Amino acid sequence: MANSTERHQNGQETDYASKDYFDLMVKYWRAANYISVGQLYLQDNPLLKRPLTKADVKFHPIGHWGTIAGQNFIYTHLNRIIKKYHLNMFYVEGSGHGGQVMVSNSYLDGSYTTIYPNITQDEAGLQRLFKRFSYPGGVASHADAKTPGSIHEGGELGYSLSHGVGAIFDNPDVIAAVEIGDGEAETGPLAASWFSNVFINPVKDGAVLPILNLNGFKIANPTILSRKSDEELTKYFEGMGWEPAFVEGDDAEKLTPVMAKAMDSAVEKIHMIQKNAREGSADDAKRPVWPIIIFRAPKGWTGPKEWDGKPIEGSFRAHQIPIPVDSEHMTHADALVSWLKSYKAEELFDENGTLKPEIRATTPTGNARMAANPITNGG
Ligand SMILES: Cc1ncc(C[n+]2csc(CCOP(=O)(O)OP(=O)(O)O)c2C)c(N)n1
Ligand SMILES: [Mg+2]
Repeated sequence: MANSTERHQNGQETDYASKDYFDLMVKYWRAANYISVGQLYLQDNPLLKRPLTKADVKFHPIGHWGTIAGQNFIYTHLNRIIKKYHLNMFYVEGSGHGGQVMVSNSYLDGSYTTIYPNITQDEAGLQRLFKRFSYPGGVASHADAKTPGSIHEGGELGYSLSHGVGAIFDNPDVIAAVEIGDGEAETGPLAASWFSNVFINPVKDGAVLPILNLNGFKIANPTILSRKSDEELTKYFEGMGWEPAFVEGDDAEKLTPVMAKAMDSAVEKIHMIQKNAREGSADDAKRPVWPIIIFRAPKGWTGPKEWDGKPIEGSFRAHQIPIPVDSEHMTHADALVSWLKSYKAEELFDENGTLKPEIRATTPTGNARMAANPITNGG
């Protein structure tokens, strides 16, 4: 494993495997989750500085919740490996229906504000960000062409891996991090696209890092892959030419070092494959076995545990809007407030509503930010 400490030009050091760094990552993830929930429900009072009123809540919240915290966790960890290994990486959101993922993470790393200057890095900007999500005249609830960093439109499931692989052909320095929903993995196009690794030339092409978001559920049912044992999944993926690593749990603090190790090992494997292949001649290149991460965390992770006596977190009921609160139905507003408060936004944003600098420092800068990667912005 490579040394985890980096010495920067200004003399400061970052240890990407330290408890302090992992704690900041968990805070970053909480911030991403907080603003992802805020975008679903709120149009004003983004930091809940005063009691929630009817006027603060959207008339008709529309969007998805179940996929969000898992994807935000993946994104947080991709930010870490980009910084640690100086990667040229971009993100494909297979479950493109959780549009907040790419919006929230590009807002937190500042790239969203560069493209949309009125979405400022303060409380007023958060209010506009929340209100415009899935709102008439605002932004789509799916990742779409206007979402920074997105080459993959949400809507029709099945093409995430093909799009990721297509984008790395003849781009030897690029890695596509492709999040794949376990429901998406049941579609014909996605199931067939596992074979796309046979087309990747380790000399002339870049790499893909698939991350299977095995949250157990699709819209209204458990998923097939979630019913398989790790052993069966291992055989399945090995048979298709991938080397799987499993990361499983629901405690973000415990899971962070585990995911960090899996991500480190995936990047180091990719680099090793490319180095070995590139030191020889392109004609000698063998078809390698590429890494894939299989990530099991609950659907609706960090959300309401149950509603009306039925489970929400860890169930298909987490898929879209998990609790019925809107501007006409404020009876259960307290449940929304306690959900939002569980992220402790006051520890994450300063009094102006700006993400605290030490948390922001866990994101890459400039074009290393996945949302600003030039490969994703055709102009
Ligand atoms: C081809 C296709 N079939 C069905 C749908 C309807 N649909 C939207 S989201 C979804 C569930 C997706 O589940 P999963 O990929 O596991 O994503 P998760 O939300 O669990 O992360 C389905 C079936 C679709 N968008 N595209
Ligand atoms: Mg799923």
